[in-house]
Amino acid sequence: MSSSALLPPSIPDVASFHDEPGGLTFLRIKTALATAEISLDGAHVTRYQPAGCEPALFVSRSSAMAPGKPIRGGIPVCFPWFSARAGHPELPAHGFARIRRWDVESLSGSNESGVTVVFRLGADHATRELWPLDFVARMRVVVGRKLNVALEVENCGDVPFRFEEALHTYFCVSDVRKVSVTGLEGAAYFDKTDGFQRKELGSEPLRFDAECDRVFPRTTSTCVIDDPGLRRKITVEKSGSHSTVVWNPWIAKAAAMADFGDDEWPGMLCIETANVGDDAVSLAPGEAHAMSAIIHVQ
Ligand code: TA6
Repeated sequence: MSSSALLPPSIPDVASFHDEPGGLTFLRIKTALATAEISLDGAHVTRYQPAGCEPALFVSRSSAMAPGKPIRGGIPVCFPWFSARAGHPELPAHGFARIRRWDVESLSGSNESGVTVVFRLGADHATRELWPLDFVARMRVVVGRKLNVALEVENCGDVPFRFEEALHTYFCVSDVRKVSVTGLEGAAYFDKTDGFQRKELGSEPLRFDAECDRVFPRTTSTCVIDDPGLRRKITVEKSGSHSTVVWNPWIAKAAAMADFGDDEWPGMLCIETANVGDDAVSLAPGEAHAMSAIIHVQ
């Protein structure tokens, strides 16, 4: 059980906190509807498995599992910037939110209704060193027959700010070479594997036969991963998000990542719910913004 005093009471036989040897603390959830695990570092969903289904999310067996280190899989929370910070290669990729411990603001639910947990990360000395602005971020996670993840950001300061964000979800698939993704047909995208060239998808569902690293601007549609190998479809519905990122590292990039098994690339696919680049979010003092993804395994 967790030793930290600043946690809400667990829900007996449904949701409880566990300190791991590596220094992370996980909230473990098990209900009639689904099981899930969430690391308090990064408010990071590392497991979501609806009752009767295979796990929906991928986590690398080589992932680091320690404070201050990104977890390679699940749903990394990218905030307040995406990928490398322009002009600051020394700063952590995808921002600092995923490598900070979040507070647990509330925990509620039951075996029958599912569980809702709210995590909170506020600006402090460490965040201001990297991003000198006053914010409060909340991650609201609802674990039920669907997984609903919402990232809410509030400008608590007295100057406007602009931020990028992504729920960088790693989905578990049978074989990325055999799945297809619908919802982005005809959309324009920037191809990170080809100098960020601007290209356009055809009318066919997206399929994968090489490294894929694409940012689709101004896309709000629901995406569906059709996975015949696991005889399932995973629907990613979203709100408050205008960018979609699709990523699979393929062979060379997989081999280049120390926290990713060389043979793991066929078993995962990232469909990311985001606001990046020109879709970054601007908040005036006192304003707030919410972005959510609803993941449904069918
Ligand atoms: O979302 C795709 C991407 O930006 C890729 O370019 C790759 O860098 C991936 O994210 C993983 O980033 P990470 O910092 O977690 O290694």
